[in-house]
Amino acid sequence: MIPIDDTPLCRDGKILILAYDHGLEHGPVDFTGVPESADPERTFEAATHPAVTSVAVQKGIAEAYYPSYADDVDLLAKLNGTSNLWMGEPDSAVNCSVEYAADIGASSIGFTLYGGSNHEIEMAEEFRNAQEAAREHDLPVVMWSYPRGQGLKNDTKPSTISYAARLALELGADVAKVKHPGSQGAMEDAVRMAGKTKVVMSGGSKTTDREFLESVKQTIDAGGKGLAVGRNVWQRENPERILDALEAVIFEEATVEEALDAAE
Ligand code: FBP
Repeated sequence: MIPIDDTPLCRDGKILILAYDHGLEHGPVDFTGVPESADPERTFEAATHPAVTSVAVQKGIAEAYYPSYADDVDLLAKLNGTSNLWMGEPDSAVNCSVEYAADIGASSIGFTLYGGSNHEIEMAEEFRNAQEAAREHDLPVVMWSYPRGQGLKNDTKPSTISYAARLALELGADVAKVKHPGSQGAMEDAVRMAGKTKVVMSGGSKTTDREFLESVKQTIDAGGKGLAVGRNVWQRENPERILDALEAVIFEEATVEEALDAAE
C-alpha cells in the first residue's frame, strides 16, 4: 500500500473515477440509449467536471483521445479487460503494461480480478506483476474486485462483497472497487474488511437519480471513499447534472435531497 491522498486520483481523500471501458466490456449496446455516448470525447468532456478525479479507459481510447485532455483530466489506465463476446469462465486479458500506461500519461492503474473464477489463479498472478510494477512507478493501484464464476450464484451478496474488499487489501491494491452489497451495514462490513485499502462503489446499470444517489450516500456513510462509475453518468442525457449531485454527496457530505437540488 502507498499513500494516495496526495495523488491526482484523490481529492480531499475521496475518489470519483469516471469509467469508460464499456465499449470493450459490454460492447456498443451500452451506447444505444444515448448515441452520442459512443464518442469518447463526450466522456472526456464530462471528466473535466471538478467532481471527477480520474477517467478510467483502456489503452486504445487513452492513446487516441487523452492527449487532447491531458491538461484537464487525470488518467487511470485500465490494464486488463475482455469483451462480452467471450463466453468462457470469467477472465480478463492483460492489454496494457504498467510501463506503457506510465508512458501514455496514466497516474494510476486499474486491474480486474474475478475472484472465484476458474481463472482466479492466473489473474492473481497477473495482478501481482502489475501491482509490483506499479510500485516501481509510484502509481496507485485500483482493483476492480468482482467475484464471479461458475460457483458464484450471487455476486453482490454481502459476504461476497466483503470478501472482494478483503482480496484487494490482501493482494496489495490501494483502492477496492466493489459492487454495492445492498445496504449501508453490508458496505460498512466491506469497508472494515478492506482495512487501509480505500473502498469505492461500482456504479452499476443506470437507475433513477434518487436510487443511484442513495446507494452512493450509503457508501460514503459506510466509510467508503467514493465511486467508480460509468453508465449512471454518461448514459444520462446530461452527465454534468448528475456529476453536480455526486460532488455534493461525495465531497460536501450533502444529503440525497440536497444533492437532488444541486442537480436541478
Ligand atoms: P458502471 O458504473 O457502468 O457499472 O461501470 C463500472 C464498471 O466496472 C466498468 O468499468 C466496467 O466496464 C463495467 O462496470 C463492468 O460491469 P460488469 O462486468 O458488471 O458488466
